[in-house]
Amino acid sequence: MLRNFAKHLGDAPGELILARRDTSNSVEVADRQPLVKDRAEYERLHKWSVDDPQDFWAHMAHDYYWAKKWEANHHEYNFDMRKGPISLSWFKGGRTNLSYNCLDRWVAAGRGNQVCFIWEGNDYGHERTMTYQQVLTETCRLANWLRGQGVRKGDVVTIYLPMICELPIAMLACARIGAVHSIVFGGFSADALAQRIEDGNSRIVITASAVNRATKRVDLKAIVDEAIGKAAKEGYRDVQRVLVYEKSALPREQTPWVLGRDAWWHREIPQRPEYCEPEWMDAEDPLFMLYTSGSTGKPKGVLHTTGGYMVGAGTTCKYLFDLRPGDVYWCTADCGWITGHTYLTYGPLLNGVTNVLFGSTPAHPDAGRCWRIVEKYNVRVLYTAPTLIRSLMQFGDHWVTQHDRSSLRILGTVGEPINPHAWEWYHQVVGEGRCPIVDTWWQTETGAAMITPLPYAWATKPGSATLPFFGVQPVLLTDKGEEIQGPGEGILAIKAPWPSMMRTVYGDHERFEMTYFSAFKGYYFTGDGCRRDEDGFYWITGRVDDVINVSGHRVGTAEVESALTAHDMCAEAAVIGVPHAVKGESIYAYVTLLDEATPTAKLHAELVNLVKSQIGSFAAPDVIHWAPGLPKTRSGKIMRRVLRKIAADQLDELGDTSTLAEPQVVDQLIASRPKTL
Ligand code: 6R9
Repeated sequence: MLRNFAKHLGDAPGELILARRDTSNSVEVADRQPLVKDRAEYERLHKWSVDDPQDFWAHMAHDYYWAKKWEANHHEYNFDMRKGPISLSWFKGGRTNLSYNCLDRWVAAGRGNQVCFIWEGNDYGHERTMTYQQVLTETCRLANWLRGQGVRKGDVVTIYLPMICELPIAMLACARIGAVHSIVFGGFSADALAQRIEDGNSRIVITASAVNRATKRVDLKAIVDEAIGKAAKEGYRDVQRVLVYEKSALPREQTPWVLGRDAWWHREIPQRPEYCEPEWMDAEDPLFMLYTSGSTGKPKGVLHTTGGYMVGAGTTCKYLFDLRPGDVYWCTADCGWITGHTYLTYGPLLNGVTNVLFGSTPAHPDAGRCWRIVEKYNVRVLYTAPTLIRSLMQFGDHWVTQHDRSSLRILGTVGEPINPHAWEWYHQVVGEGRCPIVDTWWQTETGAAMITPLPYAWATKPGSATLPFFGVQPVLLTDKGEEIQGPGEGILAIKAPWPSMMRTVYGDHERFEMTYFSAFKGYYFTGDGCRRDEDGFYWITGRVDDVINVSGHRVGTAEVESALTAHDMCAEAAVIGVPHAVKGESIYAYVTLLDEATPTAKLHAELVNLVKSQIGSFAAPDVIHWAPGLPKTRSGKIMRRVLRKIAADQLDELGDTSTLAEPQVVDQLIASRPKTL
């Protein structure tokens, strides 16, 4: 195994500490003691975290370097709108820097030569390693370049990069100088990117020439140009610099270029000084924002701050995956989503792991790709999504079992409820029945895992995220906002803040308050439904709002509907999620056309393309149902419950339709269902 590993070290200089076999960090030491040994120890720690959160989190924060310590009373909050604006602070008065804690701290501890990133590109043989020292140097160079462009603390930098080492490096470079990064997932369209550039008032965009994903090339730079053009049309002309990383998918000669504005990474960055003094940030200074979809309006820029996020990301990552420095860790998320922020970049590096970065799709070039990676690098912890598990499950077990997975110790999942069948396959086939499954429930807004098993500490049940993490106080509420005690089912809300919680919606604090704190006063409203069983375990039942979870990606119904209705021939649209064997949910769109329009294949394609161009391909409807009308209440509200039942072919569960303004619409919709159903 060691030989196998060493073969893939690439050309990194010096003595590499990759797979240490002589310390307690080694995956081959079977008797490594878990961080939390049983439920009683967890209960004790959880009680401490709830009874005295300030003290508990101060204790956790000592794992990190602070240029200035926090004040004695560092934690304050108001969760109740009736008492004034929603606000919270953690580690008030403290000063720190994320990039310092992720990189310099390990270099100072003698781990500069340890591999930080192992990158696997689109095809076999595309691989690269970078040590902690190399990542620090590259981060500093980019940070110096950004400073040279006039980027200062608090400025927003938009990042539209594929999964290459330069993506987390760009995040860390922003963090180093106190710039707020705003990453836009590479699957978002030019329209979506334009909206995010404008909303964040970004002057700098960092991108790549293009990227190959499986067999398809995505021209990222061209999309950036288009987005900047679109923003300019709407009056936003402030993008001054576009930094472009050259990828072999599209060589420099063929990359579209705007003279004076665009700059090549390979020309600009290597010449910058290799050290950059970190900006010591107040604990409550912003670190990043990330857009996420809700049930209404345009996506919200969820804002996270420095100190609390750092401690939350680092602590959860450590306990969830029982991490020690030097462990080989692989999270399959893209940095464009929150999981890629907390559990691909910050959390793992705060724990000094060797971090696998995967720049392709799970079944490219074949269905054995992921397991080959596990074998090749001796991956100890794998953290992925149910959609990936389901998509690989269908190819058959032999793709998995032909690879050695004896290095695996812990298997994580995130993004949507995991169905017991996928859970069992993950546990039995992938993990050979010996690796705990860590099913982590959390959100972009929560910044870090909230309800999750701790490995080895208690027996799990397939499909349950089990118990709240330290400091998390979940409650189940009735529609009227009363707390449900003991076993039961209700709306999941959280009673008190935790360090990595979002602080506001960028530029719109009122929206933050209205979205998360107005429905149930005194609680953070999650948007999820949940059941609690007799063991106190939590079972997430899915969104209770109009958010659809497609392959773990949040899609707002309102966004898709607004894209569809942008078509000249579309009178009205209503979008819902329907169960899908691989994606979890897929998008089903009811479209009512203007009287003069006829439904055709061409119109169908035009509508789907509108969604692709306004949001991104992942949000495209799988079904368009030409609807003669939509079921509405007398006050004009669309009854989505009825639409869901019709789409799922559960006609005997339509429920009470007597309050509809035109009850006959239901029969018309049933009669007009697409033939393929
Ligand atoms: C981290 C992330 C958040 C929504 C969340 C919920 C669903 C995430 C889950 C889960 C059941 C889990 N969700 N993890 N549902 N079990 N383990 O995914 O953030 O993209 O903001 O999505 O995803 O519905 O509210 P985000």
